[in-house]
Amino acid sequence: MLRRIGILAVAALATACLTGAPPATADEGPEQVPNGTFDTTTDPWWHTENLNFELSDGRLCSDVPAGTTNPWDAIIGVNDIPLVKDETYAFSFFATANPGKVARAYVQLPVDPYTQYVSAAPELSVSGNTYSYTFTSPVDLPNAQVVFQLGGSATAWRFCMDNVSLKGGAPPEVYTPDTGPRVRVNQVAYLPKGPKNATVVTDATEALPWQLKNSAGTVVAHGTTTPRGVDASSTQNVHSIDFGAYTKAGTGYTLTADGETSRPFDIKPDAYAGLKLDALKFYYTQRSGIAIDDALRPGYGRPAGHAGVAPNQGDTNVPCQPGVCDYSLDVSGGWYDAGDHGKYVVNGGISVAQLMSEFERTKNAATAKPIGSLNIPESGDDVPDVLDEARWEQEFLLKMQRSDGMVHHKIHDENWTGLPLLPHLDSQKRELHPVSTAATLNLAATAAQAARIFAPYDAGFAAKNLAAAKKAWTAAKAHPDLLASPSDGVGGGTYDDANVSDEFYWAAAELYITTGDKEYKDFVLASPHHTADIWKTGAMDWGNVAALGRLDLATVPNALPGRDEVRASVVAGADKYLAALKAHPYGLPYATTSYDWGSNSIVVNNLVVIATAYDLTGDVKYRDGVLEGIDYIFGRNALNQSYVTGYGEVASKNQHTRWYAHSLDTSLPNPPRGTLAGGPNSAIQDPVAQAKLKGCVAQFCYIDDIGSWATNELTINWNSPLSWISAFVADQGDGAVKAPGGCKVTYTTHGSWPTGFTTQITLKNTGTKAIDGWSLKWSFLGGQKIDIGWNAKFSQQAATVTAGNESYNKTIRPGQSITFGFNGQGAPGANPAPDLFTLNGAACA
Ligand code: 9MR
Repeated sequence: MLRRIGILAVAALATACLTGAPPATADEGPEQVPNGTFDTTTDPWWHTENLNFELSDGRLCSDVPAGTTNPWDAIIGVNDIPLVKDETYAFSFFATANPGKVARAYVQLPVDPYTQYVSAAPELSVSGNTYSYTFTSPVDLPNAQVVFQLGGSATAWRFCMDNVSLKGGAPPEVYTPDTGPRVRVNQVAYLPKGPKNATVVTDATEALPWQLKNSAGTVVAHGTTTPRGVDASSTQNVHSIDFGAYTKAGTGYTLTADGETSRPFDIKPDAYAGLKLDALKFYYTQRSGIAIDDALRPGYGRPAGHAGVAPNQGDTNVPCQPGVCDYSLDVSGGWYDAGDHGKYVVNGGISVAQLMSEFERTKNAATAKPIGSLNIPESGDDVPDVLDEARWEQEFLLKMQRSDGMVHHKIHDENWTGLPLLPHLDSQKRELHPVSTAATLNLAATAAQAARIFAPYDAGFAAKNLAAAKKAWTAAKAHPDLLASPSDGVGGGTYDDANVSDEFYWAAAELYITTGDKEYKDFVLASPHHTADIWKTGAMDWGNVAALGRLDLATVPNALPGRDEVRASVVAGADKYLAALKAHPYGLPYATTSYDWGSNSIVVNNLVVIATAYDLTGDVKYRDGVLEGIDYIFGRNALNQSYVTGYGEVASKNQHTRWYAHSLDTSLPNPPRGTLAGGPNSAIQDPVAQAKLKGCVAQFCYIDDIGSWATNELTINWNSPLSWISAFVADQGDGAVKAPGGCKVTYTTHGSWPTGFTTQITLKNTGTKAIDGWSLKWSFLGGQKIDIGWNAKFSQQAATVTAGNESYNKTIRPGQSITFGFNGQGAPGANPAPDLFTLNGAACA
C-alpha cells in the first residue's frame, strides 16, 4: 500500500444501480476485497493477456497497449467477492493514468450478462485521485467480480492503482482452528533414551498431576507439571511436562493432564530413519526437466516439466526479460523452487549447500551414519544418492552462469499462473532475469563445495565446478553491487537482498576450504562476518548465509588460523539457541513473537546450529536440545499439529503447490511424505490467511489451506534443514550416548609435492584395556588417494580410508602407541588433516 496524504478526491456517484444509502455505515463494514493494497504481491488479481502486472512504488501498475477498441478489451480484476442482498457497500480505490484517461470500474456478475451493481467511469489523472462510491446490492452473490476495464484507447498508456476496497456486507466467517486436546506432544515419537517433553494448555496456575499411559491404557509413569505462565507466542497459560525418565519403547502412548489426553505417540529407537530419507526424496518430485517415474514414486509420476516441449515455453532456450540481454540460455533441469514453477539461484544455493553439508557431515561427525538409497533414477550408481540429487540442482546452477562469470538471478514465468497446474502444462513464457552479485556468489560457494565433495566420484565434474566457482568469485568482485530488484516480483518471487557481504563471506569460506588459497583465506579473515555475532533470531536463510560459511569452517577440516575460535563461536551460537529453547514453554529455539515467512525452517535451521555444537563438542546437552526442539515441528505446539506431511496424527497436507494440489483436484496427490510446511507467519500476506487469521498471534498465524502461500507453502530451502536435522536425529539411534573410544590419533603430513604427499599416523591406546586387532577409519576432504602404505593394511572407498592392523602390530596395550603411514596421491588444493577418526566403530577422542 502506498500511503498518500492530502488528496481525498471525488465522491463521484456511480451511475448505475446506485442507491442513496449513507456511506458512513457501509464504510464501517468488513473488507471484502482480498489484497487491495498490493504490498508484496498482485495475487489474487488477474488481467487479460494483453496487459502485464508490475508492483511499482507500492501500487499495482499495468501498461495498456495502443489500438484496442472496447473498454473490455483490456481488463484487470479480482474474483469471488461475496455480496449480500440489501447490504450497502462502500467501493473505493486510488488510481492514476499516464497520460490521463477515462477508465471503467465495476462491481459485477462474473458471467454473461455481467450485470453491474456499481459502475463508474472515473477520469484518471497523472497525479492520481481516490474515487469512492456507495451502492446497495440487489442480489445475494458469493462470487461477484471487481473489474477495471482499460481498453478502447488508440494510444498506449499506463494505469496504476492502490487501496482497492469494498467494505460492507456480512462479516467474514470467523475461523477457529481445531486444536484438539490441550496436552501437546511430539505426535511422531520420542527416542527411548532421549529427552521427552510436552506442554499443557490450562487455566491452572499451580502444578498439576500427569500420567503417561501405554497403548493398553495402563499408567506407566506419573509426575507433576511445571507451571510456565503465559507463553507470549500463543498467549496461552501453559505448563510443561518432563517424562524423560521413562525409557521403554512402545507405540500408542498417551499423556494425560488436567482432564485432557494427548494425541498418541511412540517411544521408539530409530524413529526418524524414515524421515531422514523422505525429507530428501522430496527433491526428486520437485525436479524440472525430467519425467517423474511413477514406479519410483507411486502416485507422483508426471511428464517432464519445462523440457522444451509444448505447451511449455522453456527451459531449454530461455530469453531474457525484454531489454535485459540479447541471448538465450539452456537452463533446463534443477528443482522447482516451491509451489511455483520458478527456479531461483539464491534459494537453490542454500538448498543444495545444505544437502551437500548433510553428506559432508557423514565424513566429519562422530554420530553421523551414511545416507541410504533415495530410490531415484541414479540409485545404484557408485555415487551416494544424496549427491546425485544435489547434482541435479548444481548442474542447473552452473547453467545459469554466463560467459563473463556472472550468474542470472532467476528464471520463471512471465506472469503468475493459477493452481493447479502441472509443470508440463505451463504455457507461460519463461524469462531469464538480470544477473546479480548474490546469485554469482551462491554459485561460487556451492560450486566450490561441490568441487571437493564430488572429487572422489567424478573428477571432471569437480574440476568444472572449481573453475566455475573461481570465475564467479572474480566476476562478483568486479561487480560487487548488482542487486536483484525488490520490485521484480511478477510471475515469480523477488528474492532480493540489499546486503551481499555475507554471500561474499560464504563464497570465500567455501573456496578457502576447498583450495587452501591465500586470497580466500585473507578475505575470510578480513570479513566482518567472520567474527560478528551472526546468531540472530534466525541463524540463516536464503538471504543470510554467513552461517553457512561459519559452520563449514568449523566442521570441515581446514587450516584456517584461529579455527578453534571459529568453532567456539558456533558453540556460542548454539548456547544462545539452546537458552531460547529452554526458556520457551513449547521448547523451540525461536525467541520472538513475530513469526517470519517460513518460520518452521528458521526453527529447524537454529537446531542445525545446536546439532553442530554437539558434533563439535560431544556435549550431550546440545544433542538433547535438538531432540527437544523437533517436538515443536511434530505437534508440541499451539495448533497441536505436525508440520510434516505424513508424520503425526494430524499433519499438514494441503501445502500451497501447483502439482500436489489434491484439495483443488482430487486426481492429484497431496505433497509427498516428509514435506515441511512453511509454518506460522505473523505477516499473513496472502488473502486466505488474511480472511481467516486476522489478528492472529504468532503460533496461530498458520492455516493448512492450499491458498495460503504465506503460511503454508513448501520449498526446497525449507526441506533442506528438515532433512539435515532428520538425519542428525535418525543418527542418534535409540538416544543412548556413545562414549568416545579410548584412542588418540596424531595425523602428520610431512611433505607434499605437486602430485602427492606423505603422512604418518600415530595411534595411541588411551583406554584401560588392550586393543586386540584394530581398524581405523577417516575420510579425505576431496579427491586424495592412498598410493602406498606401511605398517597397516589400507583400503579406500571414495574418500573413506580404512587402515587395519598387520599381524605384528595387532595388539596395542594401554598407554602404548603404534605408528604407520602412507604416500597419498593427487591432492590438489587444500590437504588438511582429517578431524574425525573412528577406531573399531567408535570415535577417537
Ligand atoms: O521464502 C521467501 C520468503 O523469505 C520471502 O519473505 C517471501 C517474499 O518475498 O518469498 C518467499 O519465497 C517464495 C518465493 O518468492 C517464490 N516461490 C515460493 C517461495 C516460498 O513462499
